[in-house]
Amino acid sequence: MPDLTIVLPTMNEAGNIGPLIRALREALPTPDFLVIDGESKDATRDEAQADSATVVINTKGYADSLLQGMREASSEWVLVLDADGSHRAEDARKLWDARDGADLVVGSRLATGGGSDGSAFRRILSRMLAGMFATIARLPARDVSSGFRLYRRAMFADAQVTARFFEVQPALLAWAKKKGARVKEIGIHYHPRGKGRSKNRVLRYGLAFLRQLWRLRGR
Ligand SMILES: Nc1nc2c(ncn2[C@@H]2O[C@H](COP(=O)(O)OP(=O)(O)OP(=O)(O)O)[C@@H](O)[C@H]2O)c(=O)[nH]1
Ligand SMILES: [Mg+2]
Repeated sequence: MPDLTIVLPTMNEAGNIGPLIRALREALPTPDFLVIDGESKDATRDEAQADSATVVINTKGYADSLLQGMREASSEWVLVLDADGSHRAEDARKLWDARDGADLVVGSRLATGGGSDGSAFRRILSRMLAGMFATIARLPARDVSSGFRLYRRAMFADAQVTARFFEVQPALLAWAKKKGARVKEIGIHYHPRGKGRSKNRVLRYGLAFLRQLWRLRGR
């Protein structure tokens, strides 16, 4: 059994996915790669296969793709990160090195040593979400919307969460809390995406986060 599977949800990440897989191979000890692709229209799947990743298609959105990756992996640990260049291999190594005594390591823009080169708008948004969830939902990490995480798979493979998009992130923190998972938050640096246009749909994703906040209130 491999120690580590790296799950990469993708949607049109040609030009980003190949270099990322190669950098991660350098940084981490013999991981398996599982790319969960939302039916990209570009060369994402070919690029991933050329770098020996297993590729599966999932058209149900980001949340379902992440959860499928977690279920289909068979390793002790699952690392999930964005495939667009926002999350970097050197930070992946930091999460990996922090796993002792943890069941979930959250890559955090808001922890010591963390930060973001994203737009000011994005920085404000992630801080606002962090603040709202901290007050209303009391989750075990501050950077609730971060998608850069190392999971002890056995604790999360059967996670029961209601989410379609990126609001799966706070939902998984709530699951971690429910399961009594030991959570560590480690500073990572968030970079602007590499190739490709931003697909961020602020209104749709924002509303989904608010609905999730409502669902998780008072936990
Ligand atoms: N499988 C799958 N992956 C997705 C989907 N949407 C986004 N992704 C991937 O999930 C990761 C994060 O999504 P991004 O599109 O970067 O989200 P974002 O950072 O809010 O928006 P950008 O400004 O476009 O970077 C990336 O690796 C995407 O390719 C989807 O519907 N299905
Ligand atoms: Mg992105």
